[in-house]
Formats: sequence, C-alpha cells, structure tokens
Amino acid sequence: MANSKYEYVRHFETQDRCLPNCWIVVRLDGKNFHKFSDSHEFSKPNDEAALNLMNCCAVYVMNEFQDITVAYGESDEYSFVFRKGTTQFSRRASKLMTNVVSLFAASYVFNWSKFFPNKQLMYPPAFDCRVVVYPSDENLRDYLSWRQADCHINNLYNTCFWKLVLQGGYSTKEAEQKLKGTYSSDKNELLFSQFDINYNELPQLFRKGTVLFWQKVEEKLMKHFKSKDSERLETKEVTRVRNVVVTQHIDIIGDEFWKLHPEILGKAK
Ligand code: DGT
Ligand code: MG
Ligand code: MG
Ligand code: MG
Repeated sequence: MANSKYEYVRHFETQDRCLPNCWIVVRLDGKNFHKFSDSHEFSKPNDEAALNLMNCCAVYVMNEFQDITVAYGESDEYSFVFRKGTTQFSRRASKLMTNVVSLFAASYVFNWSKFFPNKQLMYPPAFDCRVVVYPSDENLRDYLSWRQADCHINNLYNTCFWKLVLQGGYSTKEAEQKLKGTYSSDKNELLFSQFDINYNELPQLFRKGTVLFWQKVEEKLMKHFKSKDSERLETKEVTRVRNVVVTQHIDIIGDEFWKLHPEILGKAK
C-alpha cells in the first residue's frame, strides 16, 4: 500500500535507544505522596500496608519484564534494573519507562483493596519515572547503595521526628529544630534514651527497604501419563525448575549480598 502524504511526520520522532551494554535503571516515584499519604492516613513514619502494596506492584512489574534482574524499593519509589544485554523494546527509553510506570500505577489501584480492605482510595495516584543508564557494575552498585543509604537516612530522621511529635509533645517546628545538625549517633541516642527504642531492632522493611530478585526453585509435581504397553494411567513424580521473584529486606551496600547472588550481575555462581 502506498504511503499517505502524512507519513513524513513519523520522522519527527526522536531516537531514544539506551546505550548498548549498559545497565538500564528505571526509577519511579509517587507524585506528591506527602499529600497522598496524609489523605489516606498512612501510619507515620512507615505504613506497613502501603509499603507492601508498593512491593506487590513491583512483583507484577518483575513478572511482566523478566529482563529485570533486580529491583529496589523504599518509601514511594522503586528502581528496576534491566540486564545489560536486554533487547526489550529495542532498549527504547520511553517504551521501557512508560510500560513499567503504567503497569505499576495500574497495579497500585488494582491491588489497593487487598492491602487496605477498610480504606477507600480517595483519588488515583500518579508516579513519575526516569531512565538512567550505568556503564559499569560498580556504577550500578553505587546507584543501589545510594538509594539504600537514602532509605536509612530518611527513616532514621523520620523515626525521630515522629516520636518527638506523636509521643514527645513537640510541635513539628520544635522537632525539626531539635534534629537540625544532628548526626546518626545523636539520633540513635535520642531514640534510646528518650523513647527506649533500639533503632537496629526496628523492622528491616523500614530500615533497609525491599530488594527483589529471581531465584530458581525446584517444584515437585505429579504427572499422569499412559505407558506404552498398557492403557493404564500411571502417575510419576517430576521435578520442574521455576524462576520466582524473592522479596528480601537486607543490606545491599556491602559485598555479602552480591557474593551470595552473583547471577544478578550476570556472573557465574
Ligand atoms: P514528589 O515526589 O516530588 O512528587 O513529592 P512527594 O511528596 O512524593 O515527595 P518524596 O517522594 O520526596 O517523599 C515521599 C513522601 O511520601 C514523603 O512525604 C513521605 C510520604 N510517605 C512515603 N511512604 C510513607 C509511609 O509509609 N507513611 C507515611 N506516613 N508517609 C509516607
Ligand atoms: Mg519525586
Ligand atoms: Mg514522591
Ligand atoms: Mg520519594
């Protein structure tokens, strides 16, 4: 069929293929979740159901895009790492980004009532999204360490802040003032001496965020078949290997995690 005279407009589209042989990180973040968490009365500083809903949406994304080798989430954000050699959507940044973020947002609404059976969703949430490519394994690990350090810093601050406000009788202004210029050790001490809290004993979900990656699991199934020389139906146990997404709340800054799971970075075990 002949092209229409309008066809030339296609050439206005720009190429946005990610550099070859680089890790592709797709990071999304809730739009104005300061307001969203207030409107839905999320517990402060951490709402376990809200975080688990985020994790559930991320598992949907991983299962849809199996070239995502690892994902990391905290607060209202999630980072998805596509393996270096992925050819998904011909590595087009806009395709990767919009598919990931729209599936995530749709899953958030789709699964809301499972995590908040007694809370109505007041309005549709939105998420922004960006793509960043990292050329080396070191850059990628530093990126993930940066996000986990962010989780730790914010969580320690927010834990202190909300203790001072909700239990300590401080106004939000006073709490802000009290925490200004303090170091991590000061904040740990404040929690311990004033509120009897050992920060390191708070749930790992809050302190470390969530890391998702693939693990092979063996599944035993009973298979029915007809043997050659008989019409009888026989049953045999067979083992099937399946790739499943595992969810952990652990340190990914140190070497231990990466030594234990070298396949995430495409290395042999
Ligand atoms: P943005 O991303 O520029 O559109 O604006 P925000 O408001 O989403 O800011 P952001 O992403 O820097 O910070 C996340 C906000 O979400 C922050 O105000 C705290 C809130 N948030 C996230 N998780 C929780 C939670 O579990 N409980 C509560 N109460 N708030 C949360
Ligand atoms: Mg943002
Ligand atoms: Mg946000
Ligand atoms: Mg955020």
